[in-house]
Amino acid sequence: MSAPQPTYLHDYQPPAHRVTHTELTFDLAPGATRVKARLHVERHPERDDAAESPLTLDGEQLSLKAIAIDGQPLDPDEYRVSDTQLIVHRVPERFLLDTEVEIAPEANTALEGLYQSNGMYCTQCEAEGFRRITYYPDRPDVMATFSTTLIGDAQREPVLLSNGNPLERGELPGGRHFVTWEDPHPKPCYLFALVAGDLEKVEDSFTTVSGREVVLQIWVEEENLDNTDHAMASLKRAMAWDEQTYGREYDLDLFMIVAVNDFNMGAMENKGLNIFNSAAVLTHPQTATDAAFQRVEGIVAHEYFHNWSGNRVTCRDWFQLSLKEGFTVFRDQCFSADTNSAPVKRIEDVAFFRTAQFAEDAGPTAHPIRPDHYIEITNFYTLTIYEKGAEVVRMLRNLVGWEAFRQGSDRYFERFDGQAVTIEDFVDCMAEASGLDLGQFMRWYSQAGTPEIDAHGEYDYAKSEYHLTLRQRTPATPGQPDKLPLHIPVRLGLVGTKSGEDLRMTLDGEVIGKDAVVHLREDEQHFVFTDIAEAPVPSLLRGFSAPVKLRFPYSREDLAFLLTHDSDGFNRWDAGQRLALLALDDLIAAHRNGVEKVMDVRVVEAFRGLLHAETDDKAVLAEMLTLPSEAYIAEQQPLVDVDAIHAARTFVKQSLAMALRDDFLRVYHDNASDAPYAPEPEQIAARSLKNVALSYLMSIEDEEGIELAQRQFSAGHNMTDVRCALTLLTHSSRGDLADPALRLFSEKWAHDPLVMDQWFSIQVTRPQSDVLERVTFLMDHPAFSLKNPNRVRALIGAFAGQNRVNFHRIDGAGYRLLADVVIELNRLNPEIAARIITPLTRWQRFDEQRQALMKAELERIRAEELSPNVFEVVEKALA
Ligand code: 0A1
Ligand code: ZN
Repeated sequence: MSAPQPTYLHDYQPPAHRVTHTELTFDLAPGATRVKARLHVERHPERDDAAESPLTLDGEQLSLKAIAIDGQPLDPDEYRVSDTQLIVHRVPERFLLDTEVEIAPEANTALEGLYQSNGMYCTQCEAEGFRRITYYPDRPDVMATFSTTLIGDAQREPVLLSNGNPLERGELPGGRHFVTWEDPHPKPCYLFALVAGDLEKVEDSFTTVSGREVVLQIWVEEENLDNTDHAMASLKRAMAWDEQTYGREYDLDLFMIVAVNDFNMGAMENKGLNIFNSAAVLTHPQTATDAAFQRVEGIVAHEYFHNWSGNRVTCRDWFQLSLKEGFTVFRDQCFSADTNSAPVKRIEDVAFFRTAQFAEDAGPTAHPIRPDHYIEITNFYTLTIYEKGAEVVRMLRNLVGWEAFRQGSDRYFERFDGQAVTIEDFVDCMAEASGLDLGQFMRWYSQAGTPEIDAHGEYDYAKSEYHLTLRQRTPATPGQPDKLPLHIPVRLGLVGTKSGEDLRMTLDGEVIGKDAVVHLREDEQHFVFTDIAEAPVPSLLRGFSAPVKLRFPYSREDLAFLLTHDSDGFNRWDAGQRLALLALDDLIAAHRNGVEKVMDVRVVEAFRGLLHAETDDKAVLAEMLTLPSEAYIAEQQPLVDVDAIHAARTFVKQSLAMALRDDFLRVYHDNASDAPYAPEPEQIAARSLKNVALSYLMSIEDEEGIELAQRQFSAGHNMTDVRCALTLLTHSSRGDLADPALRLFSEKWAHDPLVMDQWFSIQVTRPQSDVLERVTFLMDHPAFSLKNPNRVRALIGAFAGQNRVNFHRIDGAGYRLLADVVIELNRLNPEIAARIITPLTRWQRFDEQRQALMKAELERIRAEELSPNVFEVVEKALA
């Protein structure tokens, strides 16, 4: 097999032929599904060579049964079929192409194209799945209207869904029936979808701002009919929010969501027919945690928002993926912030971003938000494209201000409606609306790696000036040794050490206020703030105003000061994280040197202060009491020592728990409640505060804490409380606490795969050293299957990604286990295989012994016959 070849951005050309209308007929039958396609094709006006160009269509794993142009069957010498293409040598200026292919959805374990999940037919076409359905120019810049007829068995597939509006339905001989759907909005084929099966629906409606009535349907398997309320309510909120915030109205009479059990990602924005991983849409207080409720709300909104940012205006090519994803993630983040606690949303997003995206940016698969080449595009549905893309859009919003941003957004949707466009088109609209020069800003899209800012400040008592120096540097990333300076907005304040208040800032003779943005554009810049009457502590990068690492030589006293006085809630939280990190650094060193660990009393006092402060924001308090995760701590270390990190973090947690036991008990009791469950901000905040307190108490296996955890588990009020209690019992050192609870839980929930996923994750993230054996054992559990991505993520993903001490076991058994899974998944589901491998690719971060073990496993994988997906990742990891 020859090595798969990359596709390059600089090779982009419009297609020689475009399709204006697509007629599809699916005859769904076990073992012999037939797809007839009639494409209305014409030459592309922008290609001078179109007249001489052959018609080139993509197609994979298709068996061609018939082909005709304008009704005339083609002779075999008039076309050529390869593993990936159908080429018709000579075609007229404008014509109808008819093809018929046979495909095998029941044998499709990759879950791309048309496949079966629990006996129901469904599709996943983004990015390049449509080519596994029929021969087609499978690229987003070919946009056509679609008319789709589905034929199925009336018993087995009573429900037949596709994009747009249903036009016609009827009976057919042999117990079969059909439905024809018409989608009037031109779309690329990646937005095509069909669903056929025995499903039930929940229906509601939404009246748009212009008074049109839209029917909303959520289709599920019958047993899930009770689990759709939250998704439906979220959908309606999202529809209203997009009208109010962005002036975007829905454009069909019907909007459908379907829940499927086997799905590679979270969900998919197919026009009028969103397909969701059941984990991203189904909720019930008894089975889903608060976090799951919020995730569902966010994903429902995300997919809905794509109707404009993605569907009406789409991407010219897949290099522009962040055009739709970065913008849409930014939109869903703002929606969630408006609907829930805005500061907590920001804290959670940034905590996750700084852990996971920073790691990606520092690893062998680092890539810019707009990559310039790829082998397998599904490998680029990454945190960089999505989350860093959203951070860049957020910076744009902050740079130009909301009003200009909204004008730019209106301009973008208006100017490019029905088109496939580029990131420049989007940024140009923002530049035009604001009058700002965003030239340098564009580098954010082409440079990979996390910029690092070194900040230094000095107060000049004699002159009442504060001098701030900012120096930026972006480290080299694979293929990009040298970086240019970026345009980085740094939001800041100067907090007076006497007054505890933000000081009024004057920069270059201009009063800029108490909270302002300075623009770092050079490698190094010096800012002099005048008329600063008292020595300040600078509060830098407020709200995480740019996706960078900022270093400032804060003392612990400075941080304790900011923790109580910073007017920016986000930076108050961050000061606490920085303070904890300084203490953790010392303890990590102590652990490595075999020296006795001593807890920093300043951290204890800071936490005591938090527990005693008057606060009306319990959600933020819960975040402030949460220590940085082991993964985030690891991100800060030059070389990761998983055992020292685990020991240090455990030590800090236990020290805090011992010193503040009574406070944690009080917080627990003050926030316990019997009120009926609602996924509402106030309740969620109280639950998270209560559960943080419980986790401290359980860290020292406090008798009263154990009793509370057991009671919380048995009371079974809601899954948030049950899961937290079960996790704490399972992760304690006492098998007598873990085993009975796990048994009860699995007996109760054996029938619900999404709950069993939680049961898997809880067990495989225990810190105890026998966990690897348990992972192997659980892989044989009847509820587990390597064919289902949710199961793989819950068991293997959670073990390799979250159980750092055990995955990195020094005998290499964790690495071996993951490599074995990757090798098997490479055959079954390459997309999931290429994702689950991530922890192994980060070998450079560990000691030599572990490096060697990890590389050996990567080499073992490389020796297999690999899918392009896994090939690309392994090659980069070993490069
Ligand atoms: N566009 C979807 C995500 C998605 C991408 C690829 C998929 O299969 C390869 C599935 C879903 C979104 O952003 O939600
Ligand atoms: Zn998306």
